[in-house]
Amino acid sequence: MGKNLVQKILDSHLVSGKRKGGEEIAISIDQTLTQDATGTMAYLQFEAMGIPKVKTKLSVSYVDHNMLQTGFENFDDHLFLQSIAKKYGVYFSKPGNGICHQVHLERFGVPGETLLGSDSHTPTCGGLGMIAIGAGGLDVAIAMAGGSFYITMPKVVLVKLSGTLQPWVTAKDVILELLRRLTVKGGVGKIFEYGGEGVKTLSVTERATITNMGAELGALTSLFPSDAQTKKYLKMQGREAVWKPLKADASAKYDDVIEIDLSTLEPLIARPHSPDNVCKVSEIKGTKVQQVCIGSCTNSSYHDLMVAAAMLKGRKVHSDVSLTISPGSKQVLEMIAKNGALADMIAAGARVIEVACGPCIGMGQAPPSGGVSVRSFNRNFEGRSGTADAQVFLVSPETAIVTAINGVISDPREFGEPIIIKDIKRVTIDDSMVIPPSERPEEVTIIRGPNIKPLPKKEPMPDTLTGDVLLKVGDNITTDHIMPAGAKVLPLRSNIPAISEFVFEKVDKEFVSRAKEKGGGFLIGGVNYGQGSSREHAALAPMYLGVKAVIAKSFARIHRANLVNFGILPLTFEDESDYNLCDQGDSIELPDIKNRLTSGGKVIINNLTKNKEIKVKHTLTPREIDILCVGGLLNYQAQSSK
Ligand code: MIC
Ligand code: SF4
Repeated sequence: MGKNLVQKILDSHLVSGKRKGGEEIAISIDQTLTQDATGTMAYLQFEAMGIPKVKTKLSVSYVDHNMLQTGFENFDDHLFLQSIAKKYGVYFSKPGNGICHQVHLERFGVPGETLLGSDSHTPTCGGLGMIAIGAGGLDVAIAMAGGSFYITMPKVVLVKLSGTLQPWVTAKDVILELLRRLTVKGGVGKIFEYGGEGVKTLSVTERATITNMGAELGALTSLFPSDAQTKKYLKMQGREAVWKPLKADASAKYDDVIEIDLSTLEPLIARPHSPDNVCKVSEIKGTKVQQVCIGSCTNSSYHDLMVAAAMLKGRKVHSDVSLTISPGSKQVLEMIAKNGALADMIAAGARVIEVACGPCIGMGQAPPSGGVSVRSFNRNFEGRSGTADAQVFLVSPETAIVTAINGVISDPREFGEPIIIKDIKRVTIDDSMVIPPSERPEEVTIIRGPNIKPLPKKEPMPDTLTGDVLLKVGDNITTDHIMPAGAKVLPLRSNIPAISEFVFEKVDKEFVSRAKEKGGGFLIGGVNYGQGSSREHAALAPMYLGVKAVIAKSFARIHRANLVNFGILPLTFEDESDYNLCDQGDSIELPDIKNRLTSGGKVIINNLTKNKEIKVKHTLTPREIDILCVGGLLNYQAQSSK
């Protein structure tokens, strides 16, 4: 029987397990990437493993998130990252070189290889035909140490594209259409493999917009075949040597097929506060807007910014709108600076900000109170922009720019003639901001500022877990709810005691003091608990505050893995309606839990306050149970290397 592309790449990287739906498999990782906000922890964890040099084919450490330097913390962390990269064989992409996913696509991605990144948008490189997966920093640290990455074999879904995009309809509208159809939990336990005739019509950067935002579906990853478009892109980057053709066999089978006729799509928009709250732009046009932002790892390629500049040329940003533009990489910025497109943006009144994640993660450019912000980004979770009551909408750069000019949400199809950007043969190539590792690692001293605190430790799991329900939350809680980001909190990513003070800050201001007073306890969650970012701080900081287990209706993949990695037990209700049997403040116990987990026995919760027994279940593999029993993956690694 023929194989699909996912099966081909997984088979060439399979270390153990059977590639059968629902089974745990281990795969080898060729490349890793980290970014600064998750990277400090990942390298502290790598360092703790005592391995002299990374064992991957390539590991790159990027600085793109914590770029605002309002105190010593962020720059200190950059220096730590640069020095530790130098010592351990990691390439270091300096602040200003670009957003990790954009730069990795441009300079490092290789069709057919595997990439593990400590950022949920790592699947961007799926646009090049890689299996690129987002994970917690500790999983990435283990991959750098040569360890395998464990996944539960997902379903492979073919997204069959036909037709061609109509003028002013873009790759962003393709992924918004999928989010509209499938919702933010529609991709859990799945990989989306794109195929069909329509694939040929999409460039690599368009494909990367789609695979990038596949993260919002909750998917393990998304990928495209490697074809003539891939070759053209790699050639442009002076990297045609790494190209190879890759596609599914004609007789390949899939678990499911979704069909999209590109010709029928219209400009779409995700309304507050979720990327799946999608409607047609035409349905809400006319809404007044205070801010428009172009950029992020989803939409800040050379093509995206050239279209934006061409639309702005000779026009002005509306007097009531603040337009920010953050290019995705130095390469893009340098090229638009050289060809004059940047001047057109500046002349139109755009605020050109640095090459970084910036407003996407609330690192500056927070919208005004109750303001409407229209962004070419990928996430619009409540409060993520830095303004609690802001209304953030997600669109293509085309829709964003016409909106910035008109001052109200506008349909780009009413803008005028479609804009064609001339193909380029060669981009500007200058890797001078990527610092190679040292040839004399023994001479490198790691620079450790006072913000960098040691990793917290966790004790092995006791026989019975007891405590109070510290908080009960609803469906689709994001890691931005659990562990907020933004300019104030992000600088504390390498200081767990300090960052713990902000856990659930935007949900319940009393959470931290309650957790401390009670000496820890339990969390109750709804559906898709922990969706969004890969930040392991959303598990590490609750662990530090004594959270012992999270009982939810269901979990998002990366967060569930992070909980296990840090020794917090993820359980789900056997009967979802039992969610109603636990309330904040209830005293509960998980009797004989360790024994029940290891012996495969029934796991129950006794709600001592309500005098009720609640049946719960888990999807933990034997390996994950061992990890939980010893108090997390670091302890497990230390024991297995003895
Ligand atoms: C995000 O987009 O939410 C982030 C910030 O890039 C996160 C990583 C982090 O929290 O540091 C992600 O996507 O994983
Ligand atoms: Fe950065 Fe935003 Fe992309 Fe996350 S989603 S990596 S914050 S640009």
